[in-house]
Amino acid sequence: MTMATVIPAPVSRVSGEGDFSLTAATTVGGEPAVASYFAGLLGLGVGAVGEIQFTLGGAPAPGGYTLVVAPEGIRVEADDAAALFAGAQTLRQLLPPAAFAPVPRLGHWLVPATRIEDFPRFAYRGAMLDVARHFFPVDAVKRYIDDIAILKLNYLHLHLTDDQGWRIAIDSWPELTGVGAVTQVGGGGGGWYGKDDYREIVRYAASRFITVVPEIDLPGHTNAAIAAYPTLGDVPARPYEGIEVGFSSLAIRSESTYRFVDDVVRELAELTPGPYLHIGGDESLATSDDDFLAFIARATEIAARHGKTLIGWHEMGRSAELPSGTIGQYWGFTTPQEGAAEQTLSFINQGGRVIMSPADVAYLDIKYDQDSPVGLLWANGPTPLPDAYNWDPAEIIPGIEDHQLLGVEAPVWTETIATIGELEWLAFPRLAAIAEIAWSRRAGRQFAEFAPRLAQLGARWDAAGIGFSRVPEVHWLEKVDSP
Ligand code: TNX
Repeated sequence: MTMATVIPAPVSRVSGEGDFSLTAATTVGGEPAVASYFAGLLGLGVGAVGEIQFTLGGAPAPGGYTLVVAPEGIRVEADDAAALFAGAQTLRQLLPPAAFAPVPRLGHWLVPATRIEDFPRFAYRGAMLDVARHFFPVDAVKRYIDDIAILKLNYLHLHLTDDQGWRIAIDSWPELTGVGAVTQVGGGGGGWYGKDDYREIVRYAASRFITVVPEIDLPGHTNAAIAAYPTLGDVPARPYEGIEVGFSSLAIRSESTYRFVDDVVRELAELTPGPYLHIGGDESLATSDDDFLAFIARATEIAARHGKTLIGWHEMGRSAELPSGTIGQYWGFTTPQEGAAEQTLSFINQGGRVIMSPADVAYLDIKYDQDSPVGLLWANGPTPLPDAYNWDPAEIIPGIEDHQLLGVEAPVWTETIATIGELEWLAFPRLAAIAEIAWSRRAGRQFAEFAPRLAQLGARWDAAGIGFSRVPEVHWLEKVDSP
């Protein structure tokens, strides 16, 4: 029997003798959250002790796990539940594609004996979803959470506000989701999350060991907020349905702007159990340089008082007055444009670290090729799958090495996409490439070796009903209809 393959590639794997036989009678035990999650995927019984056992203790390295499949049972060991969950995702990929069906029908599945020791290269492995250009309801976000959990991603960054919409309820400024959420790109609908909706997303993500990072984009990308509260801007604004960027700015010299920042960040921090809060800072082209620096110094000082570590897009590094430890998110190209490297290094000089999201390889809203029915074409696009795979986060900005990198994130901006189907088609398979860059060792990474493993993951996506793009660089297996 051939060994099923795993994405992201594990650090080490050796085969053993024989197989474990998994049937409907197999039981799952150990750490309750992960045991019940895994049992729930397959409809298995849970107990204190099972033939598949998730045990705390015995990790090979931080965030890592050991997975041993033997004829008598399967053991996963790790130092915390999140790392056990990563091990559970590896185990899932060792099973036949049918294990990914929404309601699997267990047969008699043979899992070949193996020993895997595995741990992540980076602590932060993220996906970003723009719910501002098009709104995505709670169920769609939950589905995306399940999709990204397969790849051991552990952060979901939600881009909650932009020119076209403000998508999160703020009690002290109710018109943000009144006037501010009436529309979206192309018109029609819009929408927003009430606080309970948002808590449900955070809770669901946490059940998959994923931390939500909320983003309020300031001081540009604020047309929707200004349409709701004209005093927030220097020029009047109306709800916007186009896809231009860089035309809006908060009023930098008005006190009400800073009350707004304080209220929004306070309410958002209350909704956020995770450590990070993103305050944007990108493409503030309608804000003068002096005003931008004045705003960033004051807004970050206010925001940091609410107890979160701030994240900003790399332009925020123009400021030398960031709260210590602020994280920069690089969205320049793999060959940095003018100023981008310096702005990114500025976060490190101010005690922070960096998340890499280079737009020419990690922006999954860019088309695969000229004929892609959805997606954008800037950022040296199109971006075929091999481009998304063949780069390294430590080779972009000279002077930034692994220990200064918090991690890697793949954004999906939604100017051209409105449904979970379009989202999955753009994100997959490229998100698997980004996840492997974020998790796996750098040595030996090769597209020719990745592609056949990806074909096997594709069969599992088919079983799960994930509508990925069958890009031409991979020999995908034929889709089999479930019985
Ligand atoms: C750039 S990336 C943006 C977004 C757009 C995206 C489209 C960044 C920080 N700003 O506003 O949606 O390109 O790919």
